[in-house]
Amino acid sequence: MKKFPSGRRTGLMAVAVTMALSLGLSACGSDDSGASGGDADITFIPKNLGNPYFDASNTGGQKAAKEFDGSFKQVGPTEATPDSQVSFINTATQQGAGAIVISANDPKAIGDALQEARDAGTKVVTFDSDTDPEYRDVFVSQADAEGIAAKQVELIAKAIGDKGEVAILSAAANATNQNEWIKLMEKDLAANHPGIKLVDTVYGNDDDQTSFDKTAALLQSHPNLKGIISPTTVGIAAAARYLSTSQYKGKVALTGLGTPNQMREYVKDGTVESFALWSPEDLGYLSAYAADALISGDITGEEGDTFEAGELGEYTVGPDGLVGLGDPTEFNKGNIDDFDF
Ligand code: RAM
Repeated sequence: MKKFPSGRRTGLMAVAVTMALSLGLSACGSDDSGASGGDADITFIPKNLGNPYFDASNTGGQKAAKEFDGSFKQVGPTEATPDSQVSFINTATQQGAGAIVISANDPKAIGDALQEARDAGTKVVTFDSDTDPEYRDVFVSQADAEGIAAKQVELIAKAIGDKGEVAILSAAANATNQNEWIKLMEKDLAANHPGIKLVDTVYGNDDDQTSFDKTAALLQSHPNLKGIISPTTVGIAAAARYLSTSQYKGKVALTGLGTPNQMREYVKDGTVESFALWSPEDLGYLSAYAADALISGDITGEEGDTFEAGELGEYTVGPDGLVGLGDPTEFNKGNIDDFDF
């Protein structure tokens, strides 16, 4: 059991959360978990399966569903492409799911399918990566987008002495969350870091091998590169693996958003100084509670609606149906062993 000090709207003390990833999730299947039956029937659809980040959010969702005696499953595509989630949404609709909880690979491509789900009475919660707001009831956001962007810029600036060429290795080209963070990082760099030049942005599609290859290509095409920001847990882990055995280790800095378990060895071997993330398990847990509150009619997604999210306490729906989890945490040599996810 490790503590995760995510900021909570309620100001409650950070609670201990179990980060065991021992659910036997499949790396490439389309249906990777099941749970007990109950009133609220919830289907999680991550960007793709086989990503430890979404394994952790799945753990949180499943834990919440157990607490409120709902039924829970996670299904999803193996590839994080714009419309790869559509067939899973359609199936959940046909099965009469109470709620779909989805991280979108594209803000629009799944819109029609989600609209059909809602017309059929299924509630829609986006989490992690939003659609256009018209397609869902609430969006459970991991942390404030400006804060996430600012943190990554701060970390790369620190790592390269606020000077030199940097590149971004992102997830899928249409991913709503990454694209918003990238836009905000570009703004922040331009306004506050005149010595840093963003020379390239490439996309690894949240696929390990593609991200690894894109890292190699970046380093080849930009011989003066000083740093890489990867705002995706898949990308940063693949980039770290590449750097750790290359001539660039210790010379080209890497930061971004990663899971401590995937990044531990690269922090310890000096490839990466620091990176950031929130608790994906808490994010799944909160999203499942939001889905339950929508199904039961406790909330409709209106600004000011409040609901209880188990051990995380009470949350209030903000403007545009937004529910915020908390602040990102920075990980480095000094604290990485305190986390297990
Ligand atoms: C990957 C996914 C996810 C993102 C994290 C940081 O796991 O792209 O959407 O929130 O990285």
